[in-house]
Amino acid sequence: MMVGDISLHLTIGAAVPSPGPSAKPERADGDFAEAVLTGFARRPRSIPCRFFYDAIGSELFEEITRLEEYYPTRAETALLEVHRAEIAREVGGGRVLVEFGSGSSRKTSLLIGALGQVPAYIPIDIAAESLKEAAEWLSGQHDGLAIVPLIADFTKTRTLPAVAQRRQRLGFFSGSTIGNLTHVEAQAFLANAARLLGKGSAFLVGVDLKKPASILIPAYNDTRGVTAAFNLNLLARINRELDGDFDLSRFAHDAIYNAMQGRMEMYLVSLARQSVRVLGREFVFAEGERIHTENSHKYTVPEFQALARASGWHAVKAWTDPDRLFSLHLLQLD
Ligand code: AVI
Repeated sequence: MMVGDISLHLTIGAAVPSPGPSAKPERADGDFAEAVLTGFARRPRSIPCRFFYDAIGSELFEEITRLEEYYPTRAETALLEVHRAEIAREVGGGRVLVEFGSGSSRKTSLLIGALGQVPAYIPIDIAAESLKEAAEWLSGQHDGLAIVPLIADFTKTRTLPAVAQRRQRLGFFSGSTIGNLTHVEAQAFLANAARLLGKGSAFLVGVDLKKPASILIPAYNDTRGVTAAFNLNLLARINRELDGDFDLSRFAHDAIYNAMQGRMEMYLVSLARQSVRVLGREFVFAEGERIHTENSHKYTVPEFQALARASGWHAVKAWTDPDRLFSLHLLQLD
């Protein structure tokens, strides 16, 4: 097992003992400091979107998923509800379920319910707390479900616990988190997932569809300002963890649709020329200067299928809703 893959010693239900040496998670505080200092030295300045998800950011994200304007969670859940029997038929029974990112437990629960017999569930996530919460909730929903959480960076995981090695596997990557990766990173992720899950495995991936900017922009800039708070929490997190002195009222949230790249882009915009200190260093922001914080790529069904094929997967089937908001792809590894 590679350093960075560490199993959480949490036994839930009939959990199978999980292997793994004790190693440090790859994303410790040092990682945040390094990412911010590197991102602020570049032009345009940037902060990687994975740092949104501290405890406050994760709560704000949960709130985003309940917003009227943010359709992806509702659309994906509805797709799972409507097509669960067909998905279960296509996937077949008896597979170990491997989830990339601990995701929304509700979606996972729907999938587990539809599949019926799931010998073990392996959620992979770097955030130990959310893994634990999701695992506890799911064990309450599915009596006797063996849950073997893996604290790891799911983009780099190289090995699965022993329980997964004796059976066929089904991967699950929901919420269009794949859209937060560049095309090159997404292809590398899918290729790594193919190696990890192995021959004969299936993979269910939720992917946000391309659509008019008039629907996308409100989804990333809601009227209640929850997405703005989620974005600005990055600066608050720098203040909390990296001895920063950002004045949050002097930055604004912005979300644009980049049609050429087919993605939503989020920024924090400096409302004045100002100087900010982080870890004892001074950074000067010009009025109107933008800090890039997230890309969220959108795919047509054929675009995503081409990406999956280029990563070694066979595209079996794609389900979309009548409003063409979201897609669920079933991939297979021959
Ligand atoms: C987690 N991820 C798929 C979300 C998205 O839609 O890109 C994160 C998010 N950013 C703003 N709103 C939600």
